[in-house]
Amino acid sequence: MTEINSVTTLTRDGDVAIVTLNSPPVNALSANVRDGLYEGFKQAIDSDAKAIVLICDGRTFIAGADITEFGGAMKGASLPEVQATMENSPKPVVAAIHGTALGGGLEVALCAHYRVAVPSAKLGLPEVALGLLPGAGGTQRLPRIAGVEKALEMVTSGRHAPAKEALEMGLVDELVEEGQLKEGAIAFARKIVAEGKPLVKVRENNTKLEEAKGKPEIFAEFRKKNARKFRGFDAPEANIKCIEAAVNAASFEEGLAEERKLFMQLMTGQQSAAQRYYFFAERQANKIPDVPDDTPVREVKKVGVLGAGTMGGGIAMNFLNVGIPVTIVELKQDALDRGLATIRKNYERSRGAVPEQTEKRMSLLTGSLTMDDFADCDLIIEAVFERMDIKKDVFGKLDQIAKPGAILATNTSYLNIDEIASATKRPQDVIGLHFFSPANVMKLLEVIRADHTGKDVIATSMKLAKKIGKVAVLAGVCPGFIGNRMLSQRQREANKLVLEGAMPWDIDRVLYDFGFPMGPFAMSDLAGLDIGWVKENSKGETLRDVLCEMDRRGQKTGAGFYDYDENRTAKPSPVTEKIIQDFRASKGINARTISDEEILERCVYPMINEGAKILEEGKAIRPSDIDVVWVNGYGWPVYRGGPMFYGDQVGADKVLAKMKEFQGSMGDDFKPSALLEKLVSEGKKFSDLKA
Ligand code: 3H9
Repeated sequence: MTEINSVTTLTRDGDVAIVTLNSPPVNALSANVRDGLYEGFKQAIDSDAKAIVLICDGRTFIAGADITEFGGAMKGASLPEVQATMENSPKPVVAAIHGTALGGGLEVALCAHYRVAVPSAKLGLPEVALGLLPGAGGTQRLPRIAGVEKALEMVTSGRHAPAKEALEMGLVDELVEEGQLKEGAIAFARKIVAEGKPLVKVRENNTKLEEAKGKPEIFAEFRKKNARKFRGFDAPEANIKCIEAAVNAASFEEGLAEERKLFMQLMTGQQSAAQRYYFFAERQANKIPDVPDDTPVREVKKVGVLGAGTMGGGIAMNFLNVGIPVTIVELKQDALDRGLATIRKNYERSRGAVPEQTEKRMSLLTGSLTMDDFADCDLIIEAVFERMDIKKDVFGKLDQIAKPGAILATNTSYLNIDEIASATKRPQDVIGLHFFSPANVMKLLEVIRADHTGKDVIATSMKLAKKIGKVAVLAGVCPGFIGNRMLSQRQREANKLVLEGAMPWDIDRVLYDFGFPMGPFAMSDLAGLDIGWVKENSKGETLRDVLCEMDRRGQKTGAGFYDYDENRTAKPSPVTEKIIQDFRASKGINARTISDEEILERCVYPMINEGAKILEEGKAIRPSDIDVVWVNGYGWPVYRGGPMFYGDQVGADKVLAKMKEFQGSMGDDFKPSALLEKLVSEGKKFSDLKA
């Protein structure tokens, strides 16, 4: 065995040379890895071996470029040098793939002459998710193998294709048995040599590109079909342009040059900076300083859910999806029946629904009318009406019923969990698990740590969140926790702006253009204006009261802030406009013209300021956790990183100056947080704050 460097070895199995990479956690293409590959291949080529296999140790093949190196000075062998060495090797090179071959990893594999993979492997070019494009020939080689349409879909979705599909696409030449990758790859390499198979260079095969030549409609249609999905993002369009270049360029090199140019544009842009930041933010959120990774966890083999409404049903589905049995309890038979039927319907209507799978999941679900049936559950989550007296009553009962060591969770979105826990004699077992609606769809889970919550309960909740496919963020007890607490700032300002002179659709347009999927008023219409509204108590004191009293309760009644046609398409409403004008007149307000800039600053800066307060009070561990909440739970555009990242991009000093200006003219809703003042006085950014 030759040790090439600290992460690469060169070994022999008879006449086959084996270059092995071992650079945990994911064999990313750091300078060290590139050096090891370059030198390893050179030595293998210079040896008397007849073929070369590239294989990785650990959990995966190469998962891409090392993102942490982006933006820094280039060291060591370049990726193109590594790729050219492989591709120009006079003896066949076979890449042996397990785990994931992603981004630069797949681009390296595409410079091998052949690829074999185990069935569990996945292959993809996910750069688009980092605001990038495959910058090492991926956009030029993928369409040559898989065809233009497939390539367009792969690079703009960033999807990881399973090995079987990769085989059908031609990305992989042979599947080898699970656990037999090395042996399989060596045997494959020997076969290539024995049969005198050619040294296939993907770059030289233009057949599939020819098929797309002179057909610009392929690209036009693809752009049109995906316009909504790509809205606001720079990277999808740049990816499409590269595939277009592959088809139209006079040579492979010319296409490659275009790819390089567009890659550098994205790489140095703000969107990719935000998306790369977000990639690490999401992974950071799992790290809780005083709850280390090796904290013992409790076993959760069975879950209880109290409440079979929209929320309870959605929560239950998360666990059924991963094979955990659920007991769901309602007060009345008809409500229970309705809840169970809704869950079934949701499964039946879900994309790619398979009847057997629906039955399997439903068979794990038990409906009941008594909380006594929670006695054997390891985790019980209540999703009942948001009132402290009701919650305390429920927790008092759960304390009597639940087995020792069961985790008692509340799905409250703003109530004090310490007070809820005080209704039990086991506050160490009580935690908040704040799901977002629809709970079976939304990725975010706010995990709320109360004063006495046990560390093992926190560790269990965070791990369980990952298991059910959620992105979990730990928050402390405060009204609205992280997300809703900041949302209420935006909502307050949006409402005030309407009274001062803006129309709801002006505000929605500004926030939509910023990148949110919809503005606050369109959102209210969708959710229903009458959530929490009681007819008997309504005295026309707010715009919402007036709209609800007129039975304009949102999309479901065909009108709310907007008017809706039969397809639920929203139109600015002259009725609402008149209501607003009358409402202003009744309060003696003279409407003024409000700029888009003011709308944005008034809606967003108080959120950033509130985020700073949340940090100051220790209710979030780090600024990036707040960003993860907003990207996953509230549609903050990921290409703007999140509110705290955006605050840094704008500049904490600018945010502070505006807050002070607004405070001067509009009062203490804009009072700057002490942390924001401190950051500015020290010339620091949110990203300088440590957990
Ligand atoms: C690219 O390739 C550009 C080229 O086209 C052009 C170049 C010129 N770099 O996700 P996990 C870390 S762009 C550095 O928790 P999993 C990650 O931060 C790249 N670090 O594990 C974490 O660290 P920690 C294209 C990376 O099993 C640890 O590895 N490739 C990288 O759930 C474990 O990660 C991608 O976009 C990286 N590339 O998922 C793939 N990747 O333990 C990005 C991971 O300190 N990666 N880390 O928190 C992934 O999608 C997932 O990590 C993967 C594993 C599916 C591989």
